[in-house]
Amino acid sequence: MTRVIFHVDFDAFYASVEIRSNPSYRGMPLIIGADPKDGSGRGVVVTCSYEARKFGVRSAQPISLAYKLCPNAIYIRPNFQLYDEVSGDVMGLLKKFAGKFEQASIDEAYMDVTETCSRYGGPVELAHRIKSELQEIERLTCSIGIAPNKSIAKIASDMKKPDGLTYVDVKHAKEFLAPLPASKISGIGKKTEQRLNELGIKTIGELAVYPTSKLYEEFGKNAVWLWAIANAEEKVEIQENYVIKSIGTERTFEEDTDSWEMVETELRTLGGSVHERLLAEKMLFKTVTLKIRFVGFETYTRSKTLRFPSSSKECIIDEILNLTTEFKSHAKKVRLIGVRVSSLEKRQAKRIDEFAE
Ligand code: TTP
Ligand code: CA
Repeated sequence: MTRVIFHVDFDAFYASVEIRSNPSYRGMPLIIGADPKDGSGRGVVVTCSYEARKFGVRSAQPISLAYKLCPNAIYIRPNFQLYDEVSGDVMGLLKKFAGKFEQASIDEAYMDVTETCSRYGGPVELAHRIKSELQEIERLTCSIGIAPNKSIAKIASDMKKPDGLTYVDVKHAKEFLAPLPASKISGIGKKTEQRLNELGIKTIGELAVYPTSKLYEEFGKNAVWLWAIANAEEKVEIQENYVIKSIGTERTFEEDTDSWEMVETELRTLGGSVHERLLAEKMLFKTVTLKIRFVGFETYTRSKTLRFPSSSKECIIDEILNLTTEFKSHAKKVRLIGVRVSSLEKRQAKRIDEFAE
C-alpha cells in the first residue's frame, strides 16, 4: 500500500523562536551564536534568520566572518532551554495528527499520516491545517514535504523554504528525484558525493540507473539503500520515539493589562487546555509552572512541585493562581502569561489515583 509520509522542518528554528518573543526583531537580520565583539569574537553562528542569510551568513560559520558579512545584524546568544521547551510544544502539536510519529531532531519530524489524512480532506489539506494551527497556536512557520517515503519527504521539505509545501505523488516520485543532485539525499556527505562524481554520477536519476553490481562493488552494503532511495523504493518505517517532557501553552495579551480578573480568566483557560492535552497523552504531572511577563520583557517563572503525581484540572488551576499571588502588587502591566506542567509520568491503567478526577 502507498504510504503518505510528512517531513516537517521548522524555518530558522532558533531565530524564529527569538523573534516570537521579541517581535521587534521581525524582518531584521538576526544571528544567534557567539558574541561577535565588533569582529574580534570567537565561536560560531548557531543559526540565523532568512534576512541574515541574504548576506551569506550560514550556520556553523565563524562569528567573525558573519560580522564581516553583516555587521548591522542583531546578534544574540542562544537560549537552548527555551528552544527545547518550544520544540516539545510543537512536537506535541504535530503528533496528534499522525498515525505514527518520529522526532528526527529538535525541529524536525516524520509523520505517517496514511490513515489520518483523509479525516482532513487529504494530504495537502492536512499540511495546510498543520501550518495554520502552528501559526495560530505557536506563531511559527515550517516547511512540509509530502511523499510516499521518508527520504523523498525529507528532500521535498527542503525544496521551498521558508513556509514551503511540496507534494510528491507516488506516480511522479522518480521524475521528481531524477534531476536533483545526488547530494540532496540525506546521508550522502562530501566523501560519498565525490566518489559518485568519480563514477560519473551527478544526479539521483543517474544513480538510479547505474548498474547495481558496480554500485555494490563500490559501496558494499550501502549500495542497497542508495539504490532504493534513488529508485523511490525506500520503505523505512517511522520509528516512534517521541518522549513528552512537558505540556505548556502561553498567551500574549492583545493589550497589556493590569486587570487581575482578566489574567485569572486567561490562566483558567490555559490551564484547561494544558489539562486536555495531559488527558489525551494519558499522563500525570508533578510540577506546575507559571510564566509571567510584564511590559519591558521582565519575565518570571515560578514552579510548584506536588508530593504526588496528579491529573487534576483543579489542581493545575489552584497551583497556578497561588503562584500569581506574589506578582499582584507589581507596578507594571502584564504582557504574557503561560502555564506548563512537567515531571510527567505515564498514567498506569489499573492504578487508583486519588488525585485523578
Ligand atoms: P536546521 O533545521 O538545520 O536550521 P534552521 O531551522 O535554523 O533553518 P532552516 O530554515 O534552514 O531549517 O537546524 C535546526 C536548529 O538546529 C537551528 O535553528 C539551530 C540548530 N543548529 C545548530 O545548533 N548547529 C548547526 O550546525 C545547525 C545546522 C543547526
Ligand atoms: Ca529547520
